[in-house]
Amino acid sequence: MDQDRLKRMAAEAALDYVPRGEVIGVGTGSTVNHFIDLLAERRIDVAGAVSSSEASTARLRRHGIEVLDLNDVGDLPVYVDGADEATRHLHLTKGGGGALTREKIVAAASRTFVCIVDESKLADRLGRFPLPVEVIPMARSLVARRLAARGGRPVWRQGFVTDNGNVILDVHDLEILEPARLESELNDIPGVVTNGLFALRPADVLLVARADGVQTLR
Ligand code: ABF
Repeated sequence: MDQDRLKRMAAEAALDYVPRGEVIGVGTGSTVNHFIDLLAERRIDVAGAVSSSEASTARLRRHGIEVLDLNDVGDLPVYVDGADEATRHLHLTKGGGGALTREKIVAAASRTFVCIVDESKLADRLGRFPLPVEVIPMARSLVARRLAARGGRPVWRQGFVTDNGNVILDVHDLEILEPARLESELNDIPGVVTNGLFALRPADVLLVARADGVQTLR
C-alpha cells in the first residue's frame, strides 16, 4: 500500500481521539494534512484549533476551522501531530517540516499527544533521520561547532527560515542512545531554540499505519 494511503489511515484513526466540541492542538506535515482534511470531510465538531505552523493554520482556515491563540485557550485535551521517526518508547524525532518549536509548545500544552505515522517512521533507535535543531541565526556557527564536538555532522538547511525567523541545522550521524538526556543537553547550548527530540515529553499514543491496519502503541 502506498505511503500516502497509510498516512491517511493513521490520520483517520486519530479522529477517535478528538473530543467533540473542544479546542484541539494540530501539528504539521503531510500526515497531519490528511487529519485536517478529514476533520472537514467528516464534519467533526471541534470548537477550534491551536496550530503549530502557518502552513497548518492556512489549511485549517481554508476548511473554515477557527484557529485560536494558545494564550487565549490554556491547556488542550489533545494534540495530533506526525513525526519523522518514532520508537516503541514513543520517543520521536520531529522537525523535518521545520515546525518543531511550535509543535513542542503545543504538545507541552496538551494532555494527550497522539502521534500519527506510517510504518516507515518506526525505528528501533532514533538517529537515522538527521536531527533538526532550530537556532537563532547569529548562533548558527557556534551551535554547529558544539554539535560537531558531539560527533554530529550539522548541515545548515539553507534557504529555509522557520515561522519564528530562525534557521535550522540538520544534524547527521548523531548516536542517540539516551534521547531524553540528549534533548536536555542540546537545550543548554546557547542559541538553540528547540531540538527535534520529543523524549522529555514523548507521545502518549502512537498510531502506526500498516497495510493490515493501524497499530496503537502506548
Ligand atoms: C511534523 O510531522 C514534523 O515534525 C515532521 O517533519 C512531520 C512528518 O512529516 P510527514 O507527516 O509529512 O511525513 O510534525
